[in-house]
Amino acid sequence: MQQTPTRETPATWHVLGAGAMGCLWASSLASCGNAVRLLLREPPAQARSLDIRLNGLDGSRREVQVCADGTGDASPILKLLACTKAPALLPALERIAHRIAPGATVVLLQNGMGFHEAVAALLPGARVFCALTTEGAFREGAFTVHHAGRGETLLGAWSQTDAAAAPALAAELGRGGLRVRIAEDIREALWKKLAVNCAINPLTALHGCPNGALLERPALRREFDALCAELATVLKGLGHTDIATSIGQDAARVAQATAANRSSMRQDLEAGRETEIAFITGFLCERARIAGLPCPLNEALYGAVRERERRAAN
Ligand code: KPL
Repeated sequence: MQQTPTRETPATWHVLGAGAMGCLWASSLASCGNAVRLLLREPPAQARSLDIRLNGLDGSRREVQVCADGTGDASPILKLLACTKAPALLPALERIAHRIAPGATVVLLQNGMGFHEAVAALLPGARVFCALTTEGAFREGAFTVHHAGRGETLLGAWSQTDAAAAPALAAELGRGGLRVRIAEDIREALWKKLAVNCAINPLTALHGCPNGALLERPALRREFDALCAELATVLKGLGHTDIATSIGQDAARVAQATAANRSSMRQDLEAGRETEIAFITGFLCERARIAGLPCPLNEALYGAVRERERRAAN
């Protein structure tokens, strides 16, 4: 008897967050034939179509049509790509948790750590994947994104039980042209990125300087080196020996490669937005505290960034 071949049924991709990353990914997914629905912080009363304007790497300008879910939309979500900033992630997921179908694919594309466990607990029936990206994109206006630098996205399953699904998911996410690669160990990759962000982001945010100044200005260089030395000790104590060994070089390499950039934390602080400090330095300090490892420099940076956020909010 002939068997009916089983086909992957294409499902709509819901994209949470319409910042630079949300718009870049939504336009990439839509450009290769996926139905894409944006989940906005302030949804329209009724679902409506909207155009994402994409200014591409090659100078091209394109408009890609997607749909924004309305306030009353209750259709099940089978595939979700979450592109909000880390502090906004859990509140946003809590608002739509009732729509996320059992077995749904949920991809988390945030800086930092400490929220993956909470997402897995909030959505016990979902398959949770983590992604890290070096794509360069910035928002030029509402639903207008400039793809400024070609990078790559690392993907891995949060739970080992979902690891087998990662290659097909990577292929699907990469079909629109963004490069997606499977991480051998996504948790270690998250730690490595976290360590580099701990070294660069709070210092550049507090000093209001570009990333490269951490290497070029002697007083900043001393602070940066001392911070990297503390990070190395803490990371080693937490069992991340490889990351500990190379954190000084890795952070310097990234600061050099992004010398003219304003770190994301500096941008957030200067714009009066909540930063991701709780999910970067705050997460590291918490893990260090639990393990009984002192980290006074990181604690001080955490407190200073929090204080500046508070002052900006008043
Ligand atoms: O990831 C970054 C960020 O700004 O959040 C770095 C690597 C520091 C580049 O600016």
